[in-house]
Amino acid sequence: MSKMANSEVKEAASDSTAGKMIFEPILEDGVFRFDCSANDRDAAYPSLSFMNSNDRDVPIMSNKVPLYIPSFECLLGQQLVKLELPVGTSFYGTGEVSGQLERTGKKVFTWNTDAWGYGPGTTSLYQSHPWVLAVLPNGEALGILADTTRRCEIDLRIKCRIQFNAPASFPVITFGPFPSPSAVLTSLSHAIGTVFMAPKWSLGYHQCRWSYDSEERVLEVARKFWEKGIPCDVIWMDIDYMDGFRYFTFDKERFPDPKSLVKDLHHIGFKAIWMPDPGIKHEKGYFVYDSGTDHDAWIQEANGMYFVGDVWPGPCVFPDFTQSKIRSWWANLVRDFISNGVDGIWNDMNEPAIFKAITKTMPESNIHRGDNELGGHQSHAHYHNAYGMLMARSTYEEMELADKRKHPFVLTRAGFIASQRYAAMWTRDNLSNWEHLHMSISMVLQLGLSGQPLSGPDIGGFAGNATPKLFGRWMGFGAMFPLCHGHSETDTINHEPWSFGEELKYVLKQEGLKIIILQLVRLSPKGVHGDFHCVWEFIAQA
Ligand code: MIG
Repeated sequence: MSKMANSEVKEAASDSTAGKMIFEPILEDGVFRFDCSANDRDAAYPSLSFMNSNDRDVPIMSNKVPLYIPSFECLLGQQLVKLELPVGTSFYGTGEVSGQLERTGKKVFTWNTDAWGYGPGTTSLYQSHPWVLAVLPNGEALGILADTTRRCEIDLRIKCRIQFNAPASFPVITFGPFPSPSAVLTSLSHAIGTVFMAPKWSLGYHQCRWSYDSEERVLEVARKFWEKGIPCDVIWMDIDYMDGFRYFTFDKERFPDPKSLVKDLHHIGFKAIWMPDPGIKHEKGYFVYDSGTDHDAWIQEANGMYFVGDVWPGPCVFPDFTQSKIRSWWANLVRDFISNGVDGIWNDMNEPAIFKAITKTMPESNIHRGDNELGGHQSHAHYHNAYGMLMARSTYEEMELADKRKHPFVLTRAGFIASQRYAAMWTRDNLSNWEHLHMSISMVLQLGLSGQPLSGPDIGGFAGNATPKLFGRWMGFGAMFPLCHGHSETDTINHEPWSFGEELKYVLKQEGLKIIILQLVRLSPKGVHGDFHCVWEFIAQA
């Protein structure tokens, strides 16, 4: 293995070191792992991004040497990594980011954040991808991953230079240069895995709203799609279906019989997706709270007490998904829940988002008693960015086990660079305006360039009221997104396609060709109303 040449190491002070990083070939030809030193390599935390941590930790036989070698500076517990690339290099990736597709000149922080109403300059959104895709002037491409779950600054403001700054120490992995960006993404997928196999129905149009708040309303909306022949395969139940925001329960008056509701929905060709969040109501007598307490399931404060924070149900405790035994406990809840006929699960607020907290999340000093294979006992600062992914993983793995004939469908709000193995994602609480329509396109493409191909925006915009023209145009673009999902916030006007009257029909007519192509491409699974003839008729009648 290559050893760092002594001349390259400057010992500036006892807690400060700098130099070229040392490397080892890993995974496959053209992929290298870099560390500040052999000690740092041995001390690195297990990888939460690689499918198999060994693929990152065990070198392969290869005579290749890297073309571009990062340098590092460690100071006061922070590790700054710099990679210089040729003049004319442009940058993409960095995961879930708003604003333009090209990231040259931008800076973001990986820190999963509830970011309602974000704008083009917001620097931390709901998921974290410490990853940059560089396109070199000769057309080749190179990817670089900072393999850390900690808060990481990704700074692309200096021309042709990638900088990562995060708590020391962490390895970085480079993929390539390979002949094209897609070759880099393919190689990345050998490390972090590809997207889970989504069920076919999930590629159709999804109708959501905060909230369709009774069985009658859910059926009314679903039937209207059916009557009008507008293709729609899925309807979503947002937080108000529950009994007082107690996850894994149903409101006795408004949703008295979820099994028969789902049966009726299935009968007209709809699948049903339901939301449980991680914040468990702190209430003796609520079965999830009681059994979680029996399992010692909750994240602790630094002093060892269970952490309690406010979310929708009021004071809540939070499952510690870093322990496999707690993921199994959660999985059992999921198993009982899906026996009601639940087709898909939507995990929201799992940054985790906390109300009445300036940081919008739990204290970084909270304690997770994680399994050694994930990194052991650590503060929340260490696991924050992985929390949503681990929740989605527990849900996904259980759904897969519960019925081997079905492909699970999980949507998660928070996530990390490997969460595409377990869940789809959406670009969350956007606004009903043209800027957000425009941004939704670059955001979805960017996620694809960061390892998450299955995403889409709230079509029509989440906050605020869409105009018929905006909604129609967004439906046209929306039809092209891998996840095609209309959603809107509580207290907005109705945003179902028929709510916008004649003007929408006119806009949709202009957009019609795209929708038809989409339905062909998606091979919409439904015989009843998913086939493109119905769309054609709808447009012809308009
Ligand atoms: O605090 O469940 O991003 O899609 O409709 C807001 C209610 C909570 C945020 C999600 C949004 C969802 C909403 N949720």
